[in-house]
Amino acid sequence: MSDDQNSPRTKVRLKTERPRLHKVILLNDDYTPREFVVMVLRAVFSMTDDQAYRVMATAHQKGACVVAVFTKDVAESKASEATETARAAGHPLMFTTEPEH
Ligand code: TYC
Repeated sequence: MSDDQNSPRTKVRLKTERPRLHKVILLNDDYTPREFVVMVLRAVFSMTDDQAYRVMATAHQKGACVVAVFTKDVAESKASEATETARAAGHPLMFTTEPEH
C-alpha cells in the first residue's frame, strides 16, 4: 500500500509571514521638467507639494530616490502608471521597482 495517506506532502506553515514590500524608485533624467515630476508624484503617489518637491530634488541631485514602498502588485502598477503618464506627455521620466531587503 502507498504511504500517501500517512505522509502528507503539504507542510503546515506555523508562522504567518508578511508579504515582502517593494520600493518604487524615481530615476533622474536630463529632460523632464521639475514641475512635471512634482505633478506626477502628487497625482500617482498622493504626495503633498512639499513631499513631492523633496523627492524630485533628491532624485535630481543623487540620480534616484525611493518614492514609497508597497506590496509587489501595487508598486508595479504605480510605477507603470507614473512612467506611462510621463510617456503620454512626451517625457523620458522613469519609475522602477525593486524588492526591499
Ligand atoms: N533633471 C531634470 C531637470 O533638470 C529634473 C528631474 C528631476 C527629472 C528628478 C527627473 O527624477 C527626476 N529638468
